Amino acid sequence: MKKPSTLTTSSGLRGEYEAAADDYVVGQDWHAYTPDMHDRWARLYARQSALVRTHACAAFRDGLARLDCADGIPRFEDANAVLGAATGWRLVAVPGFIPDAVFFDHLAHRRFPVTRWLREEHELDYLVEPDVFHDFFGHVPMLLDPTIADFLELYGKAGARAMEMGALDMLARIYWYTVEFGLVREDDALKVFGAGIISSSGETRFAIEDPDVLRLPFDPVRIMRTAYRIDSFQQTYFVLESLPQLIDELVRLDFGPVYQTWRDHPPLPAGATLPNEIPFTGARA
Ligand code: HBI
Ligand code: FE
Repeated sequence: MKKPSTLTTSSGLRGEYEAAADDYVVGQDWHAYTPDMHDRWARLYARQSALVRTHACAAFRDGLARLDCADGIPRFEDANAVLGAATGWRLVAVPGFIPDAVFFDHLAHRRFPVTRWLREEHELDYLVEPDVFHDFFGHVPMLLDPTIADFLELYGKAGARAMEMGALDMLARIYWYTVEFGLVREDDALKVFGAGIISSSGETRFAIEDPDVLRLPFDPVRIMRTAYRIDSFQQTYFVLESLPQLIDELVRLDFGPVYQTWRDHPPLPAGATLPNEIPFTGARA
């Protein structure tokens, strides 16, 4: 497999693929982080953790508290002690985005790939690729939740079949609209559990507070048919009634026939509603 070419920023940490093994795993090289980087992490952490208190689901809040990573970029080894005991997951450092098949294989074995580089100072609010703040702060707290821990393994195991059937886009939308941009209802309030939302201050507020954005009940087939935006806030969010609903509905679903039915149809545009669909609105959102 050909590896992506190296992209290097002034930090020298972004996308060093040369050192990666076939599974793309590298050392975290924690000692290479500079005091500036730890300070940047601490500021990102302070900003996001304030929002977490009011906007994130209980599992995220509890998970984050157990990780003890407020003051600087955490050592993955330290998190692994907590994770291993809780759900049997383990973090592996990677240079950045990795090929789909490799990503799926790690998840199927309860290894979560975490990008080792940190965004630059001018990227505090927005970046396209995952960095260590997105991957660690956004994803690792939820890996301490038994439902999400099991779901991610199942997602990894589902990857091979989706690729064989030419339906990777459809499976990837499940990840996107749940693990990355999922909302869950808790005590009649909307809360965030998706890493893409919770690692962004603007989108955390937007996803919960915007009165007009489309919020639909969680529906795996609807999700697999829905395109998503990678360059702006989402135009549609899907809302779980509880975290276990995620697994309960997906284990009952035979993905093969769904792929066959929909893979050759163009996806519904993000933000579109179907004729008989009732979005959540107002207080009920
Ligand atoms: N690699 N590092 C990294 N992080 C991801 O979230 C990721 C990836 N490779 C593929 C991928 N995600 C997705 O396209 C799959 O879920 C399909
Ligand atoms: Fe992510």
